[in-house]
Amino acid sequence: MLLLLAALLLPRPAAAEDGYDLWLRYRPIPDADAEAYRPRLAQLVAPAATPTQRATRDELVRGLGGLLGAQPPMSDAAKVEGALIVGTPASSKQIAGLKLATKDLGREGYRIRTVEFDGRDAIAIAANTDAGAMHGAFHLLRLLQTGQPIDALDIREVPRTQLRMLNHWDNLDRHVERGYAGESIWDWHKLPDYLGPRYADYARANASIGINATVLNNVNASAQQLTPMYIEKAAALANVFRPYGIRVFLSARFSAPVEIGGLKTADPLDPQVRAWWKAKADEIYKAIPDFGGFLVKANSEGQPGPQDYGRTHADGANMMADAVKPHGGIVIWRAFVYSHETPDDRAKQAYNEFVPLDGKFRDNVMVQVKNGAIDFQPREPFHPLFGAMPKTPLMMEFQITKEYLGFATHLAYLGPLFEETLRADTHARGKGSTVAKVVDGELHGYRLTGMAGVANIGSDRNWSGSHFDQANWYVFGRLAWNPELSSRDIAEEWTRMTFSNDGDIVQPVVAMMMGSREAVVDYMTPLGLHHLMGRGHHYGPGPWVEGGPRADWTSVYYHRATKDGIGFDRTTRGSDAVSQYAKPVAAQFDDAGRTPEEFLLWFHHLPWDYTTRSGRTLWDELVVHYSRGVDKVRDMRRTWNALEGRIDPERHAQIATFLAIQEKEAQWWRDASIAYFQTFSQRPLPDGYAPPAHPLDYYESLEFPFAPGNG
Ligand code: GCV
Repeated sequence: MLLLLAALLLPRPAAAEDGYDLWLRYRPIPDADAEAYRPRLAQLVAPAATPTQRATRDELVRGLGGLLGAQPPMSDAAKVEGALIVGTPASSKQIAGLKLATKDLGREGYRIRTVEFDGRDAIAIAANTDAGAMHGAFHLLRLLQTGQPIDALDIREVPRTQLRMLNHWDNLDRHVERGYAGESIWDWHKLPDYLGPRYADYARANASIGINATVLNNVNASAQQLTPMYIEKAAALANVFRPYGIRVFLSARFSAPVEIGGLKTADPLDPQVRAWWKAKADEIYKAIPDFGGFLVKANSEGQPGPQDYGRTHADGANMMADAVKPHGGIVIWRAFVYSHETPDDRAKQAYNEFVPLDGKFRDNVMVQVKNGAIDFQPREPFHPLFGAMPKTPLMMEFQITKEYLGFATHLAYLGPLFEETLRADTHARGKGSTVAKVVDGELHGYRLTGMAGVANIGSDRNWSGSHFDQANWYVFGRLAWNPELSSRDIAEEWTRMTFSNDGDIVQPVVAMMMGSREAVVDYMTPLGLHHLMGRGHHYGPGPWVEGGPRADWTSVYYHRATKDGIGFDRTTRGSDAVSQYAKPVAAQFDDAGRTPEEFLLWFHHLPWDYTTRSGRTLWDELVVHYSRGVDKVRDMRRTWNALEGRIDPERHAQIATFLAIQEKEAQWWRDASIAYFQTFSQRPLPDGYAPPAHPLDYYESLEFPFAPGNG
């Protein structure tokens, strides 16, 4: 129980900075800071009776050992000054003796307090559960990693959402849909026997930011995932993740009873189908006793679903919910649906489909809603379903992987995007009814709450395809824990842990990160334009994309540019999508003059000479935004290049190269978009703005049949 850290502080060889360690690098901190920390961290008093307790203790040993370094040696037992005491009242007699209140901490919360213990200065991390204590341990390590004082700590943290979940869009052949970080991290072929070290490191990284659930496979699911062979493989992963408080979920293919069950139908009201799902759930729970449940994409983009049998989404979700209910499982049903047959504005379809079903779902069903009504664009207004389903727990779905924001090479820190959505005011219950309050259950008293992020993790050594994309995984977890945190604070935290605590590094890096998403919006889809990327793979500009199997998979459907103007009229005079929002929001979006300019062309079709807030015409304003986007990338490059020598050479060089790619591609986006839209506006560029480098047909001729991540 009483572990002297000194014995464990072996010097470690300097590791190359290849990004594998993520934000858990634990490199030695400056001696003076270490000196200040040591007196309270000379001993670790932490139980090690359960796997979670051992994982917590191991992390603290690893973290404190790395941060505080081996020299000078820690004091020996006789001179020990203070201790770090970790545990629950049940697992630790010291924690019990300290009598810190834990009742208000729930299942995963914790308290960190500077206390007196045995007449010495100490720090206590107290929780109700081992998982809570683990979260607290990671919090303390974060304080040390970011150079915070620890001499007067009084911290209480309780997660604001219950489920903080990654959605992997990983296929069984290891292709990752919309993945830009190599193959799937799950080496299905070698599972269940070979459990490489990555799995535990994945779990550590997630636990460190509070993520407590993972869906292993793509929502475009293979029924094979539910066969005994793959259940066994999933169970092996669940065993690795369990000590870190992470539960496994699976995406389920609705037609699995037909495909692997030998039934003639997957009709959710058919007794045999219901029995099949019940038996399947029993089988899964036998292998994975803490299995979380199913995530389902149904009747969306060609996936099978209850509507194939004339049933509703509620019929389908409830049938599966009944199957997992006896085991305490849940069903997460996605609201990302838009029909082939419905000619209505795609942005309206999920709302039309789901609002009438409010109150019709079982109490163990959540409906998972993307942040916006189209599809993870660089900018979208919040989805109108938030605030519109008071009786159905809605789970937020963000995309961490950057399908529409430049894949892995473009620097786009998504914190501001997430924050913008979470802080948006739905006005569902009057002013202040933010999306965050919908999602964390405060607004409607949801019994289940959660946030999902489509993972950007793969087999690349640096996990996410680029060093900065690690920050998107990080910020997702932190905001899922507390949707009201500031994305800037999180960027700073991440930068300190990932690069350096040196203010001369932190300040410029955070500034780059905070401006980066807006740069992407500017050079790709300014002023509310959306879905203008290359067809299918979504790489590069494709505003000219038209034709093909369905109109709402083309760019011209979304921008509607003509000689008269540009933009999608979603006002009451157009598709009337605005009316899906609460009245004050609808009124604002219905009026071009009151619509925030960043959403202008999302809601309005306007003439090219429309006067924008700057006083410029709409055409000129578009050109200014496109050009500004490129300029911002140039600035990021300059900032980064100036940090050469202050950041380790490996990471500096890769990021510098990626920024060069980003500049080239930002210019491509700008030039191609301007060349294309100019054919409609038929106006010259404003003074001082360079014409596109190539004629339009050059941009239109570019093809990328092997762009990564295609579905
Ligand atoms: C998993 C978008 C993506 C698809 C994805 C789909 C979804 O359309 O391009 O790859 O499919 O969203 O969220 O289901």
